[in-house]
Amino acid sequence: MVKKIILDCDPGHDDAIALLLAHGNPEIELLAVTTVAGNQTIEKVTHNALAIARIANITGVPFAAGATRPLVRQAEVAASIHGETGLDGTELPEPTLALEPIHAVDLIINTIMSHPPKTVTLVPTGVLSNIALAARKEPRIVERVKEVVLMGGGYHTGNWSAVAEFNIKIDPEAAHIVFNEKWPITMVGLDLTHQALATPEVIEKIAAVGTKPASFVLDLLRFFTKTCKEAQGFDYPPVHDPCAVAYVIDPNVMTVQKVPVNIELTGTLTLGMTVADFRANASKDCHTQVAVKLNHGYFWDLVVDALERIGEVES
Ligand code: PIR
Ligand code: CA
Repeated sequence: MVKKIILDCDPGHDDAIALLLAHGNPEIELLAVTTVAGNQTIEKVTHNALAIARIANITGVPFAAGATRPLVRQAEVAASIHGETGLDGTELPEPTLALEPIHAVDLIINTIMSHPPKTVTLVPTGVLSNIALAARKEPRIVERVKEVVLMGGGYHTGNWSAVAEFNIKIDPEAAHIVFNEKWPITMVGLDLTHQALATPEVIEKIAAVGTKPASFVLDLLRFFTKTCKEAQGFDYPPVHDPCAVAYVIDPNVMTVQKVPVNIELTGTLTLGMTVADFRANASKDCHTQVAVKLNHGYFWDLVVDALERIGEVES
């Protein structure tokens, strides 16, 4: 059965690859793409999302722009990782697709409510402001979605502080709302995504595809390799966001563990930490699980396969 998803993103080099994977994989039906301020401002990430749509020839999918800043805290961008444009190191065409004239939160709500119960999966790969606002504006979406599969958090390390990951740390109040609603949540966090390294063998396979969308991905990975090394000391960059999409395509691409997770809102050293309680077997009503171990070869095969299916796109 094809999986219907809404991708809520902030492109972002790895968000771009997540969008290409969702578009190119035949198991996924992309119902909507929504953007949120995160890696860069809402204007920049929205422009980037529309430009990626042109690069991959994504048509007939509604795109809408969302939250311009976190619910409570000041906005903070990840220019050290994604550059001033949010997609530095690439050449973007002028978008041809027009934005929907509605807010992302309304596109999310309308999409979920107009589909049968438990058929739509929410895939957030950015800060959780839109998802939290949607859950507050239309609480019935919580019961109605199939599941939430998000990239964010980490139960053993952070990347925006010692213990907090960027997508959670930037809008921790939004993350708190999302993690405390009783929808099934799969947290594809840094524990998993730090295994999704774009190694030289991976780069070689992507280069062999030989199309313009594939060469766009090579540009993304070249820049991402540089900044992930400078900022975090990685030899090869962890490509976070497509991991969440890959889990939706086939949960067998990774192992998961059911465990309660909550978000730290008051810690001085631990703000935005995803606190996972591994002390005992999770109770039956536990609605959260965390991703643990990635099948690296299978994951990158999915990405390469999506690029092959997207094929050549005329500019
Ligand atoms: C932020 C990101 C990636 C790396 C760093 N250091 C900071 C972005 C990615 O787009 C991904 O969604 C998430 N936030 C990983 O923290
Ligand atoms: Ca992202």
